[in-house]
Amino acid sequence: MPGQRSLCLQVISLYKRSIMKMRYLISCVKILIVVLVLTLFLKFCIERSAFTQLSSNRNLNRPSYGQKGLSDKASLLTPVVRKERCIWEPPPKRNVIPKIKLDPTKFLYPGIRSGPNNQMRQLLKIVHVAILLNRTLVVPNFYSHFSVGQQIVQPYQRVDVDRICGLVSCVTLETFQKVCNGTFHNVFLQKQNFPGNFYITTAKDTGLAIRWPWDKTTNKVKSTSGLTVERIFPNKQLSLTEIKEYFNVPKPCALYPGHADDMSFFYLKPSLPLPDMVEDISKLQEDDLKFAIMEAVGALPQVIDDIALAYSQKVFKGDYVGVHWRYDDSDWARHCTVFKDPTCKNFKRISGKHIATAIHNDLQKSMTKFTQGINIYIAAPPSMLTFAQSIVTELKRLNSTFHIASQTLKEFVTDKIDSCFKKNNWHFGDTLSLIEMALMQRSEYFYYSKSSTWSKNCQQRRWFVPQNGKLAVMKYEASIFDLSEAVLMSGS
Ligand SMILES: Nc1nc2c(ncn2[C@@H]2O[C@H](COP(=O)(O)OP(=O)(O)OP(=O)(O)O)[C@@H](O)[C@H]2O)c(=O)[nH]1
Ligand SMILES: [Mg+2]
Repeated sequence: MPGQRSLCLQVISLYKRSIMKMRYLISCVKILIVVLVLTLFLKFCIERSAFTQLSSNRNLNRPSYGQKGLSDKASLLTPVVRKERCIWEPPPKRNVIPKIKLDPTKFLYPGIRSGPNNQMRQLLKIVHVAILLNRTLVVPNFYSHFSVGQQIVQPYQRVDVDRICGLVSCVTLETFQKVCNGTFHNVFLQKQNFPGNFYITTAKDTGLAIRWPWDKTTNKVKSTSGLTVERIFPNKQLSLTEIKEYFNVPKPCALYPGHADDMSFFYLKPSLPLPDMVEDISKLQEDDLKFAIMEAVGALPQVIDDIALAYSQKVFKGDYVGVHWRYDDSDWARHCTVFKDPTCKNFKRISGKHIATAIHNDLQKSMTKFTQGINIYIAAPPSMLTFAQSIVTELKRLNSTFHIASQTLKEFVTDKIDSCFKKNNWHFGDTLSLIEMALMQRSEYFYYSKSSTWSKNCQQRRWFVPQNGKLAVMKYEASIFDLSEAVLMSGS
């Protein structure tokens, strides 16, 4: 029957179409499976090559972070998380070759003390002494200032270790501990004696024993048993030639405490750069050597410079004037009771208004130089924050083109603090102070605080900011204290 036939034909064609659709679907699934397998295979190959690269990079001066006890094969199977190096990590180890090679079997540890900036002044002298005595320098621990909470500061958090070790042969404290078998052999003194507390903390912080007290006549440790630790105590200030004579001893592990009067680097003018390899230090001019020491020892850690630059670019977008007001009641005022500093006569009478007027008056002559208005950064110890704010208020009142950053450095740095900062035990107050120093170093004009080593170290570093491709060109500086005192005296 025709009706039944056409129904049959329709069913057959439907059946054929669904078979074709099924085949189409099956081939799609097949293609999908092939693509999936290929992707997995490719991923496996890429990961394999990353692992291979990683394992071949191992031991190339990198610390190994792998779990102890894992076989090589097992460590290959440990998942690897690749991440950017955190800015607060210790810089990667580099193999630097020193310009001045020192005896690798004899060492000098700088026992530096007092405020961070005094530590820096002492270190300058001790690096010089290490060169004169031909002893490898041990890169020492530093300390933060008691006013912001004292703690040990790792060398890379205070100085550019590679710069120092690029000038003189150096070792880490860990190496020193090992080669000295856990003890100092000599202590080099001049006219200053150091209290027992100095030796106790130095021994504790370095992990090396110092046996004392010494017998006054022999300068050897009173006790007869154990290793001899000898102090050399001429009881007078030594010249450089005398330092070479008095401290010329054979034992390898010496401590040189930072002396309060080691200030011979203060008024040094730039001189010739050292050659890449110094064959004979006796042929060098003393000032050339000292200037090279100032450049290397004074260099700030890269991360500090980077943050200072990022901040100034963000808030100023151009040149700025730096002001340091150091004279706080809580710490600096000790200069008045202890040192009878002449600055003390008027420092409490100077107000934010006097300082702002002094800056305003002094900048009058430079108005044409700063065509886009004048950016000003005021640095001061944390205890002087309100006082510094009063300078800012007065500055804005005196001249509306003065621009003071809307975001404080503290806010800017706080934003950059992460788990890595905390893990590496960076000290916030110490770091902030260093970044402010880097800002002063880079400022176009610098109004410094006389009688402050903080300011003095900024002045020293300003020699080493390249200007028009040249190093050692001193930019404008003036004593903010003297200018403000003059305003106070004039009664304006
Ligand atoms: N953030 C910040 N901290 C400062 C500033 N000035 C001083 N300080 C703090 O005060 C400490 C004092 O520094 P010192 O290293 O003793 O230097 P100094 O007191 O200027 O020098 P001396 O008078 O020779 O002791 C620094 O380490 C900082 O912690 C500043 O402008 N900004
Ligand atoms: Mg101080």
